[in-house]
Amino acid sequence: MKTFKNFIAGQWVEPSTGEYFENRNPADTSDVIGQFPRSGREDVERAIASAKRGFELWRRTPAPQRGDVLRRAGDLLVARKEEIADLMTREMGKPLTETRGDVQEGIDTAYYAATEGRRLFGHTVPSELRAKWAMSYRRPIGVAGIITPFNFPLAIPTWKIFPALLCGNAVIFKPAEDVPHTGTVFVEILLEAGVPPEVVQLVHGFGETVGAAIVEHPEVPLISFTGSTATGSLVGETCGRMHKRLSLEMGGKNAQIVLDDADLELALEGVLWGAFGTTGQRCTATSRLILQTAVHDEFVRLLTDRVRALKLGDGRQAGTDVGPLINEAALEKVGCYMDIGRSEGADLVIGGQRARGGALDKGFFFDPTIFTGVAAGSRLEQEEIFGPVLSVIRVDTPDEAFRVNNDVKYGLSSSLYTRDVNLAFRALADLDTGITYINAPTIGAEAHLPFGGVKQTGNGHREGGWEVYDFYSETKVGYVDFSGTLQRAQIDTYLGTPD
Ligand code: UN1
Repeated sequence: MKTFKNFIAGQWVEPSTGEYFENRNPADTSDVIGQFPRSGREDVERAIASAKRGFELWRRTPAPQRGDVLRRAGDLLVARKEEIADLMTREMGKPLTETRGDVQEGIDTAYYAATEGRRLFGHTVPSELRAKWAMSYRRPIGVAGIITPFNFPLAIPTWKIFPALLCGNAVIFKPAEDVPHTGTVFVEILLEAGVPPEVVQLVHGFGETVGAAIVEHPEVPLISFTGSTATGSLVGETCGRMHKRLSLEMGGKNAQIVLDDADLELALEGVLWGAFGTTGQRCTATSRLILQTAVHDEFVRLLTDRVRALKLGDGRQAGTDVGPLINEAALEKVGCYMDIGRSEGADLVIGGQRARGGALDKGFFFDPTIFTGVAAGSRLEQEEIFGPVLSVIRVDTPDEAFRVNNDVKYGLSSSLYTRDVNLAFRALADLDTGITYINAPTIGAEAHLPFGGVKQTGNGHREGGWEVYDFYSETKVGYVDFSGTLQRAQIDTYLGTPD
C-alpha cells in the first residue's frame, strides 16, 4: 500500500505518532488509495514553528511576486486538470464532470488571486489638516490555520489558501481525512509553483487532534473553517476565547421555490442538479423544494420520473449521474432521516434506502429520495442531512413560500423560479440567505463573487471574490505630517473660517 507523508518544515515527513489511516474509494471500498499520517500535536507544533519562519520571508515578498507564484499554481492546475479530477473522483465519489468543475474553480481562484497581487487596494483620503497625508493599507497577519471539508477537495482549499498566501500569510493546512490525496497533490503544486517550503505546511489527520491543535495554538492568529455548524461552534468558542480572527462556513438548508407561473421544465432541471448533484453533499444543495399549490402535483410527478432515471454508480464511469456518499457514517446519518421523515408523517415518494445490486454493493450508495407532505417546522424540513434527500413543502402563496424559506436556522442559498419580475426582485430583497438565484438552482456560485451565508451558516465573513482579502489582511492606517509643526487632529481643524 502506498504511504503518504506530511509536509512540515520544508520536507515530506512521517508523522511523529508513527500512525496512519487508510483512504478508500467510496464507490468501491476494496480500492485502497493509500495510507495517510494520523498526526498528533507534536506534528502541528513543528509545522507552526516552521510556518512562523516562512511568514517572516513571505510577508516581505512583494504582493505582485506572490501573485506570480499563484498564477503558476493556476497554470499547473490547468496542465494537471484531468489527472486531479480523476484522483478526486476516486477519493470522494462525485462524477468526473463535477470534479473537473472543482479543479476549474481552483484555476479561476488562482488567476483571480494572481491579479489581486497588483491591487490589494487600501485607501488614500484627504487629511483634515494641512500638509498631512492619510492612507490605509493592508498588512499580512501571520500563520493561517486552514481546515477544509471533503465535498470540494480542491476548490475549497484554494478559496482559502490562495488569498491567505496572496496577502502574505503562511499556511498550515489540514484537509478532511476523507480527501487527503487531493490535499497532498495541491501542496505539491504550490511548491512546484514556487511557494517557499516553510510558507506552506500540510498536516494530515483528524479534527479532534490535528484540527483542535491548530485552532488552540496561540501562534495561529487566523482560522478558516468549512464544515458542520456543530464543529464550527466549537471552533468559534475557542477562537472567541483566544481573540482569533475566524471565518466560518457551515451548514445549509437551501430551498428552491417554484411558483405557479414558473417554467416547469427549467425548474425541473434546476432541482435535479441542485438536489442530487454531488449526491446532495454541498452546503449549497437544494434540500427543500417549496411548490405552490397549482403546480405541486404535476411537478412532483415529473420530478419523480426524472429521479427514477438517474444513474447511480462510480463517478469515473461514463453515464453516472450520482456517485456514492462519502463514508459509512454518512450512509447511517441519511438512513436515520428516513425514519425521522416517516415518523413525522411525510410521504416517501421514491428512494429511501441504501442502493444495492451489482457494483453498487461495493460502495456507499443511497437511492435519490423524495419526501412529499413535509411539514414546515418538522425535523426533515429543518435539519441539514447532507445527502440525496429532497423534502417537498406545499404552499398557497408566494408570501408563504418566502416565510417557509426563511424559517430555518441556516441561510446560505435560495432559489426562486418565476416569470414575475416583481417577485424576482422581492426575493433578492427578502429571502434571508447569502445568495439568491432567480431561475437557477441553489448551487453553482462563481469564484469571483463573495460566497457565504447568514444566520447559523456563517459568522459574517465571505470567501471568494474581493471580500475574502479583507479576512486575510489587517488594515493599517498611516499618517505622514510634512508641515513641520505640531498639528492636532480634531483640535487645530477649522479654527475660525477655512481659507
Ligand atoms: C460548498 O458546498 O461548501 O456554489 C461549496 C456551489 C459551489 C461551492 C459549494 N461552487 O455550489
